[in-house]
Amino acid sequence: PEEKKPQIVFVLGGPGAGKGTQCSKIVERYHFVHLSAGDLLREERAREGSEYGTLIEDYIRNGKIVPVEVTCSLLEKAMQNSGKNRFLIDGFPRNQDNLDGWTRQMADKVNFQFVLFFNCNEDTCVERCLARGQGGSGRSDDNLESLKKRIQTYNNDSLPIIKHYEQLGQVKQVDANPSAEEVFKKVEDIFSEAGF
Ligand code: UP5
Ligand code: MG
Repeated sequence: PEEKKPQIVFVLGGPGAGKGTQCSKIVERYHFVHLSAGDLLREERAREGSEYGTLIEDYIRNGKIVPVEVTCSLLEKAMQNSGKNRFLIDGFPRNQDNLDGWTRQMADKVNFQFVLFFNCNEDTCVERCLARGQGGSGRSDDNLESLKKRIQTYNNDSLPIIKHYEQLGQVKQVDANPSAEEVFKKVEDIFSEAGF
């Protein structure tokens, strides 16, 4: 039955928009499990015996989007292993290949709720990621060269996916430029109104 299927919220927005930060706050307050596609890929890259380690590193450093078969399987496994049934899927789907792959592999197995879109100025995004890199994030893509590519990929490939959901009336947009606390107030309004 429909209500047994896991409930899914996609969390999208540019690099450094604050997806991970806000997802942590949502998890503190609401019964959701946070699954960051980027975090899952970085874990898989580091996993001993992974056949995808070098491929993932090449894609991440160049701000390119990993083929959906890899990402979608990591997401499905993480959902199954959690034993829970409400998920924030952070940073996915970010291009047409992601969306097509998800539709093939997962759409029938989940109860999609909405896209939570953190809309952030490009300059703010870049500043935040550079600051994080200087603070020692250890992320191989928190440098200006990678960031230019990440922004370009976001504008060319990811924004059209957000627009696609917008046309379906399935996007809840939040201005991501203010402080994390201010942004979260708006997020709380959305989650409370949605009945979570
Ligand atoms: N910060 C956060 N909110 C703030 C606020 N309101 N005011 C001031 N500072 C704020 O935040 C970034 C930094 O800003 C932090 O230092 C934070 O303290 C501060 P964070 O919450 O981490 O932002 P987030 O949007 O999560 O940024 P992230 O860098 O994770 O976004 P990306 O979308 O670029 O990274 P992701 O990990 O999702 O993907 C990385 C790469 O993996 C992609 O480029 C791609 O190569 C690959 N990938 C795929 O191929 N497929 C996928 O499906 C997913 C990823
Ligand atoms: Mg993140």
